[in-house]
Amino acid sequence: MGWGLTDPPQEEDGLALQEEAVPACKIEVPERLSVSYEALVRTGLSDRCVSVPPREASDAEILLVHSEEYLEGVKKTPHMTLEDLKEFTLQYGDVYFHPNIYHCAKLAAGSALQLVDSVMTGKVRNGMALVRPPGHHSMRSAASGFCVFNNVAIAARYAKQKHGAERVLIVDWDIHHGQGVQYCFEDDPSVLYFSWHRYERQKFWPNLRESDYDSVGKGSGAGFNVNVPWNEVGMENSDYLSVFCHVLLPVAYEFCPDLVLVCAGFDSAIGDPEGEMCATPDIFAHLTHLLMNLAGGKLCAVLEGGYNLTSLAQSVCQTVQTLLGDPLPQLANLRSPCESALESLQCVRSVQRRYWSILKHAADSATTDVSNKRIKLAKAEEEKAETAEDERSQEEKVWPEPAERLRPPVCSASVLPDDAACPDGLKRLVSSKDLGPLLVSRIRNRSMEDAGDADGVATFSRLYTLIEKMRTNEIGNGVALVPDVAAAVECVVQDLGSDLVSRVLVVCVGKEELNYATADGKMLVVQISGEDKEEQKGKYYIPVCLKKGCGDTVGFIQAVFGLLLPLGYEYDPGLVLLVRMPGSGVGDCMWQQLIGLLKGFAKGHTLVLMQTNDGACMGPTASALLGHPAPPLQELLTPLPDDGGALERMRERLQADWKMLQTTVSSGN
Ligand code: X5A
Ligand code: ZN
Repeated sequence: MGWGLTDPPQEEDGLALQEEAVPACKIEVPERLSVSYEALVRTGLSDRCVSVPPREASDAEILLVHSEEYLEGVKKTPHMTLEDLKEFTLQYGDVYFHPNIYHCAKLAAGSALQLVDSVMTGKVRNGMALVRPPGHHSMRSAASGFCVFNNVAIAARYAKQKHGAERVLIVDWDIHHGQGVQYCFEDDPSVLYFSWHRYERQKFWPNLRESDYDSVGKGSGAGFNVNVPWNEVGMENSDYLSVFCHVLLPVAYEFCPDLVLVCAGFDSAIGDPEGEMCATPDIFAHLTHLLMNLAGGKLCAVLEGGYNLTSLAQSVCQTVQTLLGDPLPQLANLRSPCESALESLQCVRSVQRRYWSILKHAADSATTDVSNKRIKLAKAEEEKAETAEDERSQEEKVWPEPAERLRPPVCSASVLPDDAACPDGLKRLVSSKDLGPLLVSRIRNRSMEDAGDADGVATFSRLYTLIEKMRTNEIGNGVALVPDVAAAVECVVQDLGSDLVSRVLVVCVGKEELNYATADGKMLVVQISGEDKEEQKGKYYIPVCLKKGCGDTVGFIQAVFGLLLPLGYEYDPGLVLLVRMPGSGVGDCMWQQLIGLLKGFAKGHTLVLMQTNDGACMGPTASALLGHPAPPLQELLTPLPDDGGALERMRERLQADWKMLQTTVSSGN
């Protein structure tokens, strides 16, 4: 993890008079950088980062995105008279030229490039550039919305040109539409631009028709522009996560980028005067985490907006701490996505399904009652907006400070047979807790194939120790090789885990006979297999059947993003038990991706159970548990025929019980 910081040199060369006269921005202020940086220092996060020195972008680099006339114009601003400066400023919308800004803007763009260099050459895994002025509104020949040079757009072109990146994903989670980025890459299939933004049916700045969901890109770039308009303020964590699970992540995985750039604006967080949204700063930990297994982990976040200094500093810390690999915060009490968000989601999926095979089976808005629904929603939104307006201005938003995210002393542990080698970096558990006569007799009563009684009891007492140490956060995660996985799962969920944690998410890859009850909600079982006969038994047992088996990457990815992740977020487990049944057919890359993604739940407490003779995949397992990014799923580039239709129908069925599975507005009125 590396980071860059550009702080504007506050030269005091007789500017006292100018200070008053130069049109100045009230919210895009230097303190944005100082409070963010001070928070990183105070929390000890900056000490854990490699610092990447800032530099100015060269003319040639700025010209990758901007016109010569525009660059020449900006170049003159440091020497302009006040009057000329004002006049220059007035050509553009919502931008303020200070005599220093040309220098700062060159540093901002150059720092983003320094970060791209460090990440693309492998000097650091990922990083964040703390820069200002922001960039995503600036266009080829125009400044806009506090932005002078388009830092991230320049970085994308630079990564392609200098580092040979073939596909670059830009994720713009700033609350404004980065129209400058959209215009830059509209007809370019090598750069996928995703943006969500406050839109309010074009009533919100920059009030552009082309910020709506139906701007999908042009020519060969069609499908490579993904806009998610928010038509109401007050969006929450569940709304953001829904869009990630049901739109961005499937598309991003199918795109298979070589580099991920984030337009990391934090005006999408609670308390921001521009965004007026309600997502909490810890959501950025999850948004970051969900992108960290793309592009082999190569991710550069570049600061854009964010104008509530408290919310900004907290959000920056959450992002950086996640890039450093610390355990994710638990997002408790997720509400269901709101109707307005669902409508946006439905519209985006419906227009993008033409371009992405992974969305092929999404509901088609044209054939449902969404247009009627749209009109009703628009009316409701308008009423809401009117009544909310003055209420909002009166009360200041308050929210609790994000909880501390403590790294366990031991990241990963293993429970292995004596003759099995322990992978590097994992701590082998040898000693174990005395289970007591009751547990021992319960374990003895289970039939343990291939294992003598004594061995069985020893293994399970170590597993018990492992789970207990995860509960107390002495150990982060772990893997166990057991002679009979099916029996081991049963034992863990029935006898061990339930004593220690209140909710266990059991993710089972491959076929397994369930011999335990799931009705009480103490565990949620999601089983992904090639078997077709299993029926859903109640709310807490969800069999997902991939007709072509777990080797079907498209199907598997659909199951993971469309079902497993939203279910996991809604269930909010205290422990994740990932079970690999022998002969499941899941590929190593997919397996590693799955572990990486599951680490977002239960503060990273994942226990992987595998069968002793299935030890060949120990390498990828250990690597993922230790937090190394998974290799990209290249096979998605030439998508195989899939069975997503069945999965879609299943998701629709489950929506009554699980609100995070919704992707359409509710039927009825
Ligand atoms: C980068 C950014 C906001 C511009 C708002 C203009 N710009 N009303 O957040
Ligand atoms: Zn913004």
